[in-house]
Amino acid sequence: MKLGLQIYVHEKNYGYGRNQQTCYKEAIASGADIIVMVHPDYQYTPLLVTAMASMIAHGVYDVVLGSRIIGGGALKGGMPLYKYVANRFLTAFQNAFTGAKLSEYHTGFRAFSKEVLASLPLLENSDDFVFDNEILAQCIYFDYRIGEVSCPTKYFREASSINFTRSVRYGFGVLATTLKCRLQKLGIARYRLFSPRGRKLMLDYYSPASPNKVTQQPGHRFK
Ligand SMILES: Nc1nc2c(ncn2[C@@H]2O[C@H](COP(=O)(O)OP(=O)(O)OP(=O)(O)O)[C@@H](O)[C@H]2O)c(=O)[nH]1
Ligand SMILES: [Mg+2]
Repeated sequence: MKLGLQIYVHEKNYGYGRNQQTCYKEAIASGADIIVMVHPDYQYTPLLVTAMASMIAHGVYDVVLGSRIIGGGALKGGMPLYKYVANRFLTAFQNAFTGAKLSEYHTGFRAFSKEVLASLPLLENSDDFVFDNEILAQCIYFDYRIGEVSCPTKYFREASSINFTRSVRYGFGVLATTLKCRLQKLGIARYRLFSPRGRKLMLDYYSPASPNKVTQQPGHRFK
């Protein structure tokens, strides 16, 4: 069966965050109004895509997260206890410091309106896993409406590539991002991550100064 996918390939692995920057940029360029990110490791069900997208299409939310915490999907699906405890601790910290009330900030299943992805300064974000956290902190800082739906998950050996050391690095990255968001909100510090003049996907991604090099797989149209 042909899925009609358009595939873009970086000349090397620039990391998890840079991958999202390219995918979002190309999705917007191809005319999408709603863009859904789902980790390709079979842990999330794409059957919720229409539900999440409709919450945006009907104008109720700008961003929708598939939450593994609401409905108890995380532990039921086999999330390791240390990841679950870290998720709950980081989420409580983030809710306290950002003022948002989300059930989790670490899901790999997210839907965004085009406007959100085009207007956030996403090129100021990390190329690594903490990208996921920075983008949500930016959504909160810029007052986008974030909704959640409960989402089951499945854990199995091949579904987790982050080892303990990288998880710890991610955790510290989350704490730092959250504190930056708070300091910027209080007007105590200014970060490019939260600057309305920060570099944006559609304006700056393929500028001559940008280090991005993306090619399209043979047989697919390159925009
Ligand atoms: N482009 C790119 N993608 C990556 C890289 N590392 C991981 N990914 C993708 O990111 C997805 C999520 O990585 P996981 O290791 O599952 O991390 P996680 O979902 O935060 O952790 P778990 O909850 O344990 O699954 C994977 O499905 C990969 O497709 C990377 O270095 N480059
Ligand atoms: Mg995974």
